[in-house]
Amino acid sequence: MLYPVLTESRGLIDLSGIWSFKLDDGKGFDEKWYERPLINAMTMAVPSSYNDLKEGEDFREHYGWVFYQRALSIPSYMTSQRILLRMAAVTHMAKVYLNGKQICEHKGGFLPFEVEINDFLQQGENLLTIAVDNRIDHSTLPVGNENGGNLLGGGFFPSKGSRKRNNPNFDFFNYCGITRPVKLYTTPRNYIRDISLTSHVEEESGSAQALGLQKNADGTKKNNQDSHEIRGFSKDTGTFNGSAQINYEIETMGNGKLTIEIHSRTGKLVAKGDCPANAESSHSNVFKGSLTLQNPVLWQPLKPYLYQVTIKFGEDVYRIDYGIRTVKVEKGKFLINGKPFYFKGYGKHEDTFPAGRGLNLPMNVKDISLMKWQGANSFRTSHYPYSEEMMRLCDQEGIVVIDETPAVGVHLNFGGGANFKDGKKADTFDPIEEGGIRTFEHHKEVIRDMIARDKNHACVVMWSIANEADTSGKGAYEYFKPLFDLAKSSDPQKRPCTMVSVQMANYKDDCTLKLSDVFCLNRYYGWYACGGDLQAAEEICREEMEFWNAQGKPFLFTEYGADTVSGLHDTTPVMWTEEYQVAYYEANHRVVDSMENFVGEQVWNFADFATSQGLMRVQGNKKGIFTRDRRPKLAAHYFRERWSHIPDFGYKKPNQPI
Ligand code: BDP
Repeated sequence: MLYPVLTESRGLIDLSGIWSFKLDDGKGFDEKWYERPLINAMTMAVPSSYNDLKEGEDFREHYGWVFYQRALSIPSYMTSQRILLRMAAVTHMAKVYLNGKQICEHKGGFLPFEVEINDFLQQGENLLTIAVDNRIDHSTLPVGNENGGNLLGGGFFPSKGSRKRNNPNFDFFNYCGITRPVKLYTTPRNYIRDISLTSHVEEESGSAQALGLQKNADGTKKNNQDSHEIRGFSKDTGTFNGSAQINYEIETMGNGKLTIEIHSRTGKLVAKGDCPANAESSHSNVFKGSLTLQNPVLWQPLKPYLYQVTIKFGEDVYRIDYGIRTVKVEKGKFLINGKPFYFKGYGKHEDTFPAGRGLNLPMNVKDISLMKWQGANSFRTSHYPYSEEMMRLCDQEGIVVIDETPAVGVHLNFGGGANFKDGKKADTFDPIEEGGIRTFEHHKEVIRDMIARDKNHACVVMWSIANEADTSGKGAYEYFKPLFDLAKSSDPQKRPCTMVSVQMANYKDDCTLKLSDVFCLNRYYGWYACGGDLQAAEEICREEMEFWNAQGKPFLFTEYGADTVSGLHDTTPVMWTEEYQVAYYEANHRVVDSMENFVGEQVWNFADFATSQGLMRVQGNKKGIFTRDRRPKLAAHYFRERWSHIPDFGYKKPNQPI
């Protein structure tokens, strides 16, 4: 789905602001609150999670529906065009009403949806209401425990307590509401519906390979680190002495001629093409073709370069920034532009005070500044797709992203817990009637929608299908194999796919072994396993890492970390102190630094974040290397020093001749 942009053919109005708001008391739908202005409404900021914006537990922990409302007038000069109402994220379920009539609904809290509203508009003011449900269960992603458990009972008194509340099967606070912008935009009647861009980088010699490898004089491939490099590519200027093809596939609606122009960053026209008008007027059409760029500048981690691609179809104009780069997994390496990349960075959250998971542009800019201060180059969008604004920023800043679906908690017996249906134990992938997970169809939807939204971003180098699912459970392969196939076939750029795996004793049975192109490991040796005994942690960690290193595919830590309360210190590093966090990381690095196929370290977590209440959480999860308000802990300085010595490319020597 295209991001809404303002162009000479498209109007754009951001509906961010203060809306009316009311928690549903159970009567909202019966009394049809969406038909008239809300009575006794509160004020509420949009976009934002609502939970931390008003006081009291009943508000923060509200379970179920809330209603957002505002008046809406459409400038008359816009009404000759298609008018779309676009919600970038409503967590987790939305019903949208215009003038009392439901015009759409959407499940899933982290991806955009839109509806054409021309036929529902009335003269003068319109009443827009968005009802939002925050309930999570075995059919939602992320997954919640069924029917809102009695969390305060701590599991000991499951049938006591009358209040229902969400009981997440994941470790972050269930922030909800209209968390990303609601926008109105317009398009001409004949319009550009979708754009897919891919590129192919070809060597000067004209080799058909996308990634040319250097050769010795006798034609054999060079056996050193440089052997990965694309001939003629200068990583300093990013210029590639050869040509690149930009392939386009553009879906349109209606009749028109299509032209496509590519401009350099300085505004120079570097390629242009056109396709004749299609005959049929009211149908969708797909234009396919490619343009060649001589000596293109490639997008590189931390050295981004974006071309501006302008597409014109009839009267419609759409502009998109596009970076040319290649991604490939080969012989235990993760290659970007043909060179072995080393991921340095974080698992993150969209989590700030008091916006919760609400779009926070200043914090996004600050976070990337902190990443650069530390010498990081990447992060994973744990555990859901992040805002479109963040993805665009990463393209612009050269930050490499592993893009993750909201599939977290697809594990009904996590940590030895047990899930029951009618008194009988049910496993994650048991048949639905027997209490198994009900996420499969929705999981397909979020994969399709995430890739449709993010497919053109240069920053995205890999898709993560799920975080810490029950990947060694019976039926896991059968559940996940079609999802990997779907991701592969949905992505025009055919990026690698992964599934982030949970620490478990039987890692040799993990179906990620068969499915993932790159193994992404969440490991807590020295915290959940062998907490307080870093020597034992190191030994056991080494044993497991030797296994992954021998598999011939690249692997990385997508999570490793230790809870640390900022300000706690000791001379002997003990758990929860800042010194222990550093010692924990040092012990883990002693293991992985010697592993040739270990291609990256993403710490858990960038910053402290809010979670449900629990015995292991001190006003949230404290594994941040920054505090929630972005002050550095000791480990932040440790990583700054460490990462200044680890290059973005070629850190690990190839273990075999290529
Ligand atoms: C992993 C999860 C992550 C948690 C983390 C932790 O992927 O969401 O926050 O552990 O326990 O299990 O800190």
